[in-house]
Amino acid sequence: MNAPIKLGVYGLGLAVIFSAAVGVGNAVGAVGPAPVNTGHGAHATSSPARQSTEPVPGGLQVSQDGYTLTPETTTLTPGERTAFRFTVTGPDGRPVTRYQIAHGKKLHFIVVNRDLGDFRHLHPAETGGGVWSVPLSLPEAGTYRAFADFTPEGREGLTLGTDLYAAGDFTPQALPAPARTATVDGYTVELDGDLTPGTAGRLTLRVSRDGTPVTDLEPYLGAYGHLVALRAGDLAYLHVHPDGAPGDGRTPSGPTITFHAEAPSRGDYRLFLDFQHEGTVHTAAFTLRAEQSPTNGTPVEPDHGHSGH
Ligand SMILES: [Cu+2]
Repeated sequence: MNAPIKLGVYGLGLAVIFSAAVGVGNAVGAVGPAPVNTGHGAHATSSPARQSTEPVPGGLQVSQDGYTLTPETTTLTPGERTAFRFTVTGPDGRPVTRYQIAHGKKLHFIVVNRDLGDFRHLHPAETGGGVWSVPLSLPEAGTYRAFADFTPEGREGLTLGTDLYAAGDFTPQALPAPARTATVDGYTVELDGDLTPGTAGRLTLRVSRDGTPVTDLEPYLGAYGHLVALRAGDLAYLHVHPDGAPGDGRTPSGPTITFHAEAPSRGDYRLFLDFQHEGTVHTAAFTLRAEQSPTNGTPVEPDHGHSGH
């Protein structure tokens, strides 16, 4: 019974992705009919005019470029801490054992509730033979997404994602409304800057406590902050780069932390900032809406599903 519904959703997803790519490439007029309801998904990508030149955002696939994320289990008991183990297999089918360090670690492991209400940024330990292990507890029943963000030796960085499940009743929470200020553990973090589809934008976060700017942030993962941005709806994982590094002579230890981030499309994104102060890591979360800038000269796109204007 579910098959037609799933196909419909899949077709809609294609339409959104293609529309986003069109907007990015300004290829208005070179587009064929929208690939919705063609009934044959395999043919929808056969026309060169419809091929996206934009890479698929990270985190949406469990397998990419020959690398596959393989968890030992995908179902956990809510509230129960277990040793969660997984491997990343490489193009040769064997567990990857050689990684490059990025942001201070060989592998970053992010686990979020699918409604984006819960976030944790973990660093599993290697236990030999390419097996990673990390103590993990899914706090409540629900569906979760786990991301492994890593760089195999000699390759580009990759982010693979897999769903995890904690059985039981749950009530999904609505995404919080967009806001420029977040509070966490007595700190206030203010967000400045925008996410603009297809353009690397600068995001600046300013940390204060009790109205006083925090100027002695501590390095965490090779930076004064680590930012993860996920797209609401499918949890696409954005690539975010810190601007500057501790000790480079130009990057202050607060109160501002600057990043460059690029959104693959319009829509709402949930941003999670990890920062360290007085020996403790705190996480501030924001909802930020990516919209086409009205001042960047990009022609106004036709509505989704319309083309040929
Ligand atoms: Cu990490």
